[in-house]
Amino acid sequence: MRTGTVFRVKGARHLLGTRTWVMGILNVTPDSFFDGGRYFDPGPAVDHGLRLADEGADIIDVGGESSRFGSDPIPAEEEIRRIVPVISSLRTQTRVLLSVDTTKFETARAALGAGADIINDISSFEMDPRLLVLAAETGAGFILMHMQGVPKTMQAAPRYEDVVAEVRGFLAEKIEIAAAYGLNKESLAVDPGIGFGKRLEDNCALIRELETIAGIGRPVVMGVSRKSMIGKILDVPPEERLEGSLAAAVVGLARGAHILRVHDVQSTRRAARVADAILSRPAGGENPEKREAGRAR
Ligand code: 8Y4
Repeated sequence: MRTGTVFRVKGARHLLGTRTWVMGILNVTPDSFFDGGRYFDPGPAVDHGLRLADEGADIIDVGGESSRFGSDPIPAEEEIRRIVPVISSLRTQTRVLLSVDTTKFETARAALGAGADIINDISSFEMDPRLLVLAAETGAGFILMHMQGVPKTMQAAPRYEDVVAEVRGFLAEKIEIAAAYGLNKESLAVDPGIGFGKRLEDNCALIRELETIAGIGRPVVMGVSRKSMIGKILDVPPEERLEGSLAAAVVGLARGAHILRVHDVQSTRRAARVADAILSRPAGGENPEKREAGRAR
């Protein structure tokens, strides 16, 4: 049995490693709620976020830039314009933890100012090291993710000698760099970056051997929901990838994932509650936060 791991976020200590946490994805991009017009109405995105919270999300990951491969970056001002009204509104209406999916200092600063708790930086501060200073100063949580290359070209020709060892080494090194910048290691989580510069066999190896990543000693975030690896195995489009995503999520949590980044919060919570119960973890009740906080002390 695995013992708990503390995830420190803005001074609060959350004990992970008992009940699996679910991070709901909230994309605030032109291909989702955003109308592309001059005056952006945050209402539909906020409604979706409130629904994710209602379905039992522990964290809502708010992103304003498409991280899909082949996509171009957008300016920070545009990213801020999309996500800050959504974060501000969610902050006044729910106590769920909010993460900001960004690689930019200006965007993360604005998001934290609006009430976000965690920085989810897929570039692990390679795009902007000032994110580390920001996290150290605010006590925000920080998710370090592995990626080979950059989103625009990363799927061109991914190659590894030993993908699991390389990802573990990359993340362990990032933890040491972050600590040297003054971040509390307890505020760091790690993520193998499923689909980010990886072939199907690499993604499968990373999930199968996630215990090696968990061996780093920090909470493990895994994001596989509706990704192309599911599409490649099942030969189905993104809207038909729920069952495959749940299967991957359950294998991941059984092998050491603490937090699952998903589109389908209710379905994933139900699957995770059953898997957690079988694995002799505390049954995922409706509001286990108080009990977990008590144990963390
Ligand atoms: C269909 C569904 C097609 C999803 C593509 C996608 C991760 C992440 C992303 C992840 C963390 C995505 C921002 C890619 N993936 N952050 N972000 N971990 N921490 N693609 O795996 O969901 S975006």
